Amino acid sequence: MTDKILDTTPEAQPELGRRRFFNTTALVGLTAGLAACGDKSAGTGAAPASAPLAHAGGGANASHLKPGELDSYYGFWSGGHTGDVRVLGIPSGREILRIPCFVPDALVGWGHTNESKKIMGTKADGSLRYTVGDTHHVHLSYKDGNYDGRYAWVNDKINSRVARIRLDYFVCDKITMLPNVQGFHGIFPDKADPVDPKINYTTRVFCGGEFSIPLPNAGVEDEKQYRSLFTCVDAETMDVRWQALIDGNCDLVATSYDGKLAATNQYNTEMGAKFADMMSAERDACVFFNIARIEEAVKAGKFKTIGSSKVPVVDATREANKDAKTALAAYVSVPKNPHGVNASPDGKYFICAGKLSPTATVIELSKVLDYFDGKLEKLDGAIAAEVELGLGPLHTAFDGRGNAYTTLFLDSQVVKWNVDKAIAFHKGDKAAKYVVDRIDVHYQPGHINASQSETKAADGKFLAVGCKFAKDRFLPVGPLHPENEQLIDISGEKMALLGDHPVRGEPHDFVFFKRDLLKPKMVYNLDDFPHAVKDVKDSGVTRNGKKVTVKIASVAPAFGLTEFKVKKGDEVTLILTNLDKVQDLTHGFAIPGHNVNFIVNPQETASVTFTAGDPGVYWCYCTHFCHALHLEMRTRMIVEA
Ligand code: K7E
Ligand code: CUA
Ligand code: CA
Repeated sequence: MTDKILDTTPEAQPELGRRRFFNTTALVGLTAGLAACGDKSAGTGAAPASAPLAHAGGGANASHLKPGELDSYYGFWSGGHTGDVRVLGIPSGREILRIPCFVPDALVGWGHTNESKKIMGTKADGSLRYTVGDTHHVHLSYKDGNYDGRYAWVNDKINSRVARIRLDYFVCDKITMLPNVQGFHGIFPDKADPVDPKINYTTRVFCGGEFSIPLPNAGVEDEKQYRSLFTCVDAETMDVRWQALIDGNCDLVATSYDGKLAATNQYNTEMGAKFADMMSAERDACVFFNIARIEEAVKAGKFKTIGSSKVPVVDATREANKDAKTALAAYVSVPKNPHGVNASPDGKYFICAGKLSPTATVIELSKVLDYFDGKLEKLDGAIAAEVELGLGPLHTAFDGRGNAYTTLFLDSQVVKWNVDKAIAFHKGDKAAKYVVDRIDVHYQPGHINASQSETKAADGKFLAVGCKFAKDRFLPVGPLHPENEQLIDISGEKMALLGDHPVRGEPHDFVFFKRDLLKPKMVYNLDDFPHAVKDVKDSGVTRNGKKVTVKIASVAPAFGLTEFKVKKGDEVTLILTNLDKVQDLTHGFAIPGHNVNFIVNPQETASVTFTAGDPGVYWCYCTHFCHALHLEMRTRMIVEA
């Protein structure tokens, strides 16, 4: 589209700008191109009149829902350094929920209640171990190659933690820290068991360590000794099962549908500690892990441990895995500094995007398995295609009809290409036109996903594109811009832009899938909370020395106690149960001067522990509008000397 030349990138990238100019003029005609190009002040220029794609193919704007109309897809977006996961409705792009994981959240009291603090992890004094996070990739549990609605997982890059979200209640229920890992980046659940065909669902979560560090990380060591680990976490217990020591680093992670292979792309096979060193080699790699063999090695005791960690660590370095027939890992050579590896929904290929190379590499999984079986001599033989797509390819999505969609960061485009034709072209059929279409996006896209893309049920309806720069697409709100999650109709041959959705910074990855795959519960089960105050009559105060427990059950619009007394300096634990059974009837509980504010949803119990302050009267009030008499919903904490 013509908006492309309003992009401010040409100033920063004069070379690209010129190229873009030529592309665009070819596309929309010289006059429009010149007019738009003359306007360097992106944000003030009106969009040129000819914007045909926005209304082609998609018909009436499919992303605009009528009031009361529900979205057809759930979208799970990582929140980036807000440390949360957001739930969006697609195609509308409306944000419905934020699920706090690694960072405290004021709405629900995440990181304030005792229950959430326990999940997040505390120090000896009871305070949170960490209050920052950086979520990048969110993926869901599988069964039979499709999402089964049990769990979602998201990584925390800063502190190497993985959070699990229960999809019945849409809450984080467990967080695990990976030992000896820094910069935990890629994450992907497995889709089946490599040995037992009855296990056709997720039981493992694979986690890629991006930064190489001394192992164990104690004191400064020779940087040549730094290494990274690839980690397997148990999907149910969330315990770390094993780790694999590798050469190079881990970026993204992908898994095969048969459960036999997991892979991570590597941009730093050089194991460089400095910027330039990480780009010195012409080629990097995509490492394939043979899951069954790794687990056999662990069982056979062929591992070591690192530092104080008890986790078995197998050796998946190049040196130790030269013999294909016993290798735990295989390093497939791909062009310089790849970004992203994605599994095609037909189960046949992993695709590595080139980033510094304008190409995508198509790796054939059956050939990788042949290599491990000793049937393919050279691992390069697993490369089915290495084709040029455009500048800065980062991530790839699929429509289930044999087409791939790759983001081109530098070109600010999405390119649609046909995988079979790319393979034919690579094999020498130079007439094979593998590029099907290109569309401009706004601007600099990173992650991309199609509806159901990373499942066997890829339906080829919509494409969401995470644009890293929004620039002029929304009302200016000062220096901090939102991200622009664009929605594209991919139901036809040509892609059609449907909508811009502003999202609070700073999402990376996302998945979206048919809404009927989830069956959320709207009300909690009282019995799931061991400390539930099951009856209003059970409300009351008990004292054990300086420790005071205050139990309150609430039914709109009243708390079970009209007042309660404590003494200055008491350690007060307040347990609150919401006995209302009606959906959407949430109560809050706030205490002035005591840093207490949290909510309880219908039939939920939560607790907080705090120290009673100076003597006085403190009105504890409901913060969440619940009833016509919501303002009257109060109790009094009387602190005595
Ligand atoms: Cu998935 Cu943003 Cu962490 Cu690519 S990374 S853009
Ligand atoms: Cu209870 Cu507002
Ligand atoms: Ca490199």
